[in-house]
Amino acid sequence: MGLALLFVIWLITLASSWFFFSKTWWMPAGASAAAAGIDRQFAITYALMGIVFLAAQLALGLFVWKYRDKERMKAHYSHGDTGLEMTWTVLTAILFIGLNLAGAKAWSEQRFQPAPANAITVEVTGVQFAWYFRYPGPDNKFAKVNPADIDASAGNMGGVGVDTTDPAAKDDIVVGTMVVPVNRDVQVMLRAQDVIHSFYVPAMRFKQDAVPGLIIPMHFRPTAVGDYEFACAELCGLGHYKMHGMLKVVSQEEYDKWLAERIAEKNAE
Ligand SMILES: [Cu+2]
Repeated sequence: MGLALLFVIWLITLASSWFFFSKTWWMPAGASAAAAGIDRQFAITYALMGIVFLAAQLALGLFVWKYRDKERMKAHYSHGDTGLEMTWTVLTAILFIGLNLAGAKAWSEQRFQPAPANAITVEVTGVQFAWYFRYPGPDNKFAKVNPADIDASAGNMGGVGVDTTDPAAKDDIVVGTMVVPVNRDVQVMLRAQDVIHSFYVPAMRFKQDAVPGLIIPMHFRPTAVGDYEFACAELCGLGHYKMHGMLKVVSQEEYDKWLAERIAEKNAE
């Protein structure tokens, strides 16, 4: 029985590890400036934690077999081993703090360092159960948002609650698809109206919670033209599964054309 358990534990360990070695479970190819650095950090974390995982599970199987029930064997009570406990606590602490320090740069670059001056700004609002994308238009200024003006039945502007009496609202547009130019930084201002959502664009290695009452800035720079899926990564209610869509990365000319068309469309209303 002990031997059978050893093989079951080892089999589960090796089979689950194989999916990671073979990259069956992996993210789509990165398409943003930060992707390479984040992937490197990911790989280091996986390798180090993988070694710990394999060692612990292989040892578990071995001990299950070694200390299996044998006839006339007397159980022995252990008070633990202070030296060993100190060793693995300190090693775990070093690993944990070390990985945090190594990843701090990739984390802070996108969040705490301001986006370059030529960045475009898109306000992303999560609401049960949709995402709204607002562009400030040529004046580069977002109109005020007023909770009392939120009325999804009044179209996209109403969905976000844009105060239409604010002059800056004239050229604001709110759309359901996010379009951005390639090779240019995109400053995202994340908001949530009701509960916590999370804006996740796997190919951009972009993931950030949207929290009611906060406007959270984070930026990224797409490096390849294409359509990339985004999804809400915070279970936010029954319709959570519906909160996905496409981020379209296009050339600067296409972006300018698209934006001008949307503004013209809105003014024609
Ligand atoms: Cu959500």
